[in-house]
Amino acid sequence: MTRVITYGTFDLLHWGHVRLLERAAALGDELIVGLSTDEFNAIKHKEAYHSYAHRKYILEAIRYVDKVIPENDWEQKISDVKKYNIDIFVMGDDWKGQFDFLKDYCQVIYLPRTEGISTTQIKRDLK
Ligand code: C2G
Repeated sequence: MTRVITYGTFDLLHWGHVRLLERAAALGDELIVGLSTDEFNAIKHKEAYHSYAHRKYILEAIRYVDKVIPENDWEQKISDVKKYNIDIFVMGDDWKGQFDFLKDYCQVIYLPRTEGISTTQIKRDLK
């Protein structure tokens, strides 16, 4: 059983997010998503349109996602990797290098971001 984990806000879920989840899920048998809470988004200086509960509800409907856990802070990743017996940590490559400290605990893979879409762009285009 290969377990994969990834983290993010996943606000206004779009096809770039889904492509990330699809590719992450393809790396193993189970994909866990650490979903940023509204409080952690404030720490990331991000304000999500959808609440944590609604972002979680939407993610849980995605076929590639097996479990959603709250991401409360920057410090929880090592304990999450241990707690959930994670084999592979995945993030989009806008984070390349930022989580290499996890290499002591699991495989770390940065996947190419999907160009041409972002939550920020959606908000901007709708204005
Ligand atoms: N992503 C992508 N392509 C896009 C947009 C996003 O591949 N066009 C990926 C990001 O690289 C990230 C994931 O989708 O791996 C979620 O993106 P965000 O919700 O923007 O996550 P972020 O705010 O970067 O939070 O601890 C890690 C942080 O919580 C990551």
